[in-house]
Amino acid sequence: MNHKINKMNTLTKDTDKVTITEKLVSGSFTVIDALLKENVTTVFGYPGGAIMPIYDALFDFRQELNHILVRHEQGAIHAAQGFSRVSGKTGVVFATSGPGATNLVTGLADAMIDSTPIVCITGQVFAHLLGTDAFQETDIVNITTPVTKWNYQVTDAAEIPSVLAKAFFIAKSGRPGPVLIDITKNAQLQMLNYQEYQPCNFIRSYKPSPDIRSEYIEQAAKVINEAKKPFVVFGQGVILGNAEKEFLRFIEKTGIPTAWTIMGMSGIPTNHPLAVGMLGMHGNYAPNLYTNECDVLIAIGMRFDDRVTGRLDKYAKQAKIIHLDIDPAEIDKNVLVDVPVWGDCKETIPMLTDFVEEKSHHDWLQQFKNAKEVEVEKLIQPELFPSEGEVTMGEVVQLLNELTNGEAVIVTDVGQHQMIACRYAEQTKTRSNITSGGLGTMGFALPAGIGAKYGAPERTVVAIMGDGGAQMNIQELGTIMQFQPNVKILILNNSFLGMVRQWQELFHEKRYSFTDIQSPDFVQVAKGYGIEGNKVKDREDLKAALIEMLEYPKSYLLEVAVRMEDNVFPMVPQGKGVSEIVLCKEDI
Ligand SMILES: Cc1ncc(C[n+]2csc(CCOP(=O)(O)OP(=O)(O)O)c2C)c(N)n1
Repeated sequence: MNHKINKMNTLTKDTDKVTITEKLVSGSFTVIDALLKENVTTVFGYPGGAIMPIYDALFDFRQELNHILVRHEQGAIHAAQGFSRVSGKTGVVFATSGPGATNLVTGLADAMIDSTPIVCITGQVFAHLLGTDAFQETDIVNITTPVTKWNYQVTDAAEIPSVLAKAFFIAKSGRPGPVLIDITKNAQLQMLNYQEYQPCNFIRSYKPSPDIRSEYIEQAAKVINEAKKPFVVFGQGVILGNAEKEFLRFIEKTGIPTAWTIMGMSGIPTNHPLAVGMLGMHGNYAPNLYTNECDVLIAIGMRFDDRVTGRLDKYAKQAKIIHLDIDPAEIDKNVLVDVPVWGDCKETIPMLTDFVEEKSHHDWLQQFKNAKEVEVEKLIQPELFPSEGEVTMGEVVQLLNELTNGEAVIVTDVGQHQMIACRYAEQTKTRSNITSGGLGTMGFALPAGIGAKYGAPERTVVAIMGDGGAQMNIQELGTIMQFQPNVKILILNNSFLGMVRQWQELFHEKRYSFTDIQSPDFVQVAKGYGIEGNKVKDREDLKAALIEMLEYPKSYLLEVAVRMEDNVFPMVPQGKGVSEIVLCKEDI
């Protein structure tokens, strides 16, 4: 069906704007029109029988809407996540019914737990076939209910515009998240009288942002003003709320040492004088240690994940806790708070800043710096600047910092390399750290790196992965081959599923049960996809190889052979409190 000039359809389109001359259009056209009106520029997807009418409508708008044909639907949703995380825009995905839709589930769960705004549009079998076990029929609405912020099945084309308008509003507003809209094939084909697309900014039963209660803000300020050892811990909420500037103003006025969760990383420059590092099981030493010494803990846009808190009954018991969050469900969920401040942090942080006193906490900050010295001496120095032995993951990250001035977008997969990269990467710009934080999805980095490049075409994007994760969505090299986003692929190959091997070494008496993993020749695989690459194992070749990778005008795959049995420390051993963090194996 030609959507450009079609007597039946009566649509016309000129070169720079879409004009509807008459109102009879297909449901599929209204999908494309909704995306254009929502200023969507890029869609990641994969076609199939049940979504063919939408792809048919897309054919006429392929100049306006850049569709990236991935090689697996999981790749589409991770790419959309990468796109969204660097750009702040909503990522959009197309997939067909049945296996196409179920291939999205991991990405939906990932986007849900990491609060990433995504709109997935799936095709579905004809409405009259629903419930008949039709070919490629699966009940994707029920399957995805726990991993979407909202989902809905459309069986009548008349509903498509308003449902998609709601989808975009729900995905992006309040605490963001993924939405899935399943559209039966008859609705895609159905002709309807189309009124102009109306974006949505209100739904009666949905309150994205709770009312701000100023008495709690004043109470929080009083507690902060009286504190001797206040400590700020922040998460992705600061970035999602576009409140980085407001947040910096707050910490600089109060002079409070500030740490981030893995999802909050890059919300402030990592080299800021008040920055004391990353929290969590493999976070930095000082912020974990002093969580249990501060007298006031100010948690902003973070959700007290168990990887951050360690054992809850040993978490910051001495401190008064203030929690700023847009999602009231987060307040008192894991950690009971003394002062709840619900609301959009773009508004609550400046209100709080107005009430707090200008201060510095020199001695307290110095305590963090002293503890950092211990970490530098015992761990960071030997990890980042080893003089002998095989290459370490840390020294690769350190060289990358040097060569990119901390300005690259670093996309990581899951495992040891992720923890090392997130702890050592220097980041001077917000939205620079893209990782699968809550779900810990191996196979995330390659497609998310592709999406990140579309979200921030002007930035250098480096996707760092282990040899295990690299093999989980390796087919996305085909997407790079076809569409040529310039993504730097850095595989840190320790010949093991490193993070699991580490746990086997430390807690299972070195019984390496199926963690030694063989890999293909990654460089040859890349070359098979027409992507340039190189492999290094010697320290003296590393810097030149990284320069070559970064300067190469197109995508490039660099494999670095790293120490096989290195462990990631510091570590808060499972079941321990955060201040029981250890710096080496012997201390466990
Ligand atoms: C999809 C998925 N399956 C399994 C795991 C469990 N897991 C966590 S880390 C890890 C090892 C990752 O190995 P690799 O990709 O080589 O990275 P490394 O830890 O060596 O840096 C595994 C298997 C996971 N996080 N995700």
